[in-house]
Amino acid sequence: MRIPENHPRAESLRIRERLVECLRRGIVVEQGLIAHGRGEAFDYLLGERTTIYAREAIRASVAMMLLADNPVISVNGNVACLCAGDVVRLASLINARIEVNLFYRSYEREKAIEMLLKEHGASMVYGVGDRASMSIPELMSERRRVDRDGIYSADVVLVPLEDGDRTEALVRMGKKVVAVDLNPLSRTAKSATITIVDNITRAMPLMVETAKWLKDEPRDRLNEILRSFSNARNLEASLAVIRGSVDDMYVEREREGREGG
Ligand code: PTJ
Repeated sequence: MRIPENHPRAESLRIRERLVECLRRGIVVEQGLIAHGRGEAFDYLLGERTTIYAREAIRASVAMMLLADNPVISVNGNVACLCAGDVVRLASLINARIEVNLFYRSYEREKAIEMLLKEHGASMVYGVGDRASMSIPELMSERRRVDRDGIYSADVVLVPLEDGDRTEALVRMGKKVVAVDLNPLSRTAKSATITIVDNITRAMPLMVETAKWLKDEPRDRLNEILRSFSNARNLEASLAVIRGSVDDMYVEREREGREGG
């Protein structure tokens, strides 16, 4: 469908079209569209912009991944569809591995996502087929199956659009987890080491830009960025933005009511 340029929600509609196209190509699952809709609702309340708190979380996440020995970026259907190019760019800047890890797992989807990532320049994609031979303990979903040389041996894992179970399980394994989730109340958001409350379509390009200027900083400076960051405080601040925008909507409605008569 052609989206009119001057439509007030043009960008959001373009993203929907992209997801539907990825559904047709077997990259995204139907459930991925529903998950995106939930994200959109939170994005609406955040004003569909990257807050200063999300920027702080992005800076701390990139610092943490640059300090890591074995950082891994976990990719599911929605992430591959919406930001395959940025995943590959970020991985190359921070020296991370890329692993496909799906909730609704099938070999065909793994291959389709691997191919998409390779089209965007990835030389190696972990977690596909028999490579995912290791298990995350105490996790029952298909997400438990991971690559020995990828997520299984990673010290920091970036998990955009995640379910809470795996985030908690990865943290129990002693890993540091960076989540990107528009819902600051989700279990993922609360259990991750760092949560970026932002749309992945905005957060991933910003992570790439941040990695470009942080990658040559001394380790002391990166450690300092990490030390000054608190995930609990940052989540509270994101929640306050949402609360503030709901309050503003009430005030606006009351004003309209008064003016209306
Ligand atoms: O590709 P698969 O098989 O691995 O399946 C992927 C989905 C997304 C279907 C699966 O991981 C899933 O069901 O996810 P959940 O549990 O619904 O969680 C998705 C979370 O991501 C929710 O908290 C949403 O608010 C959030 N979210 C959705 N779209 C975005 C988002 N966060 C950031 N950016 C988005 N574009």
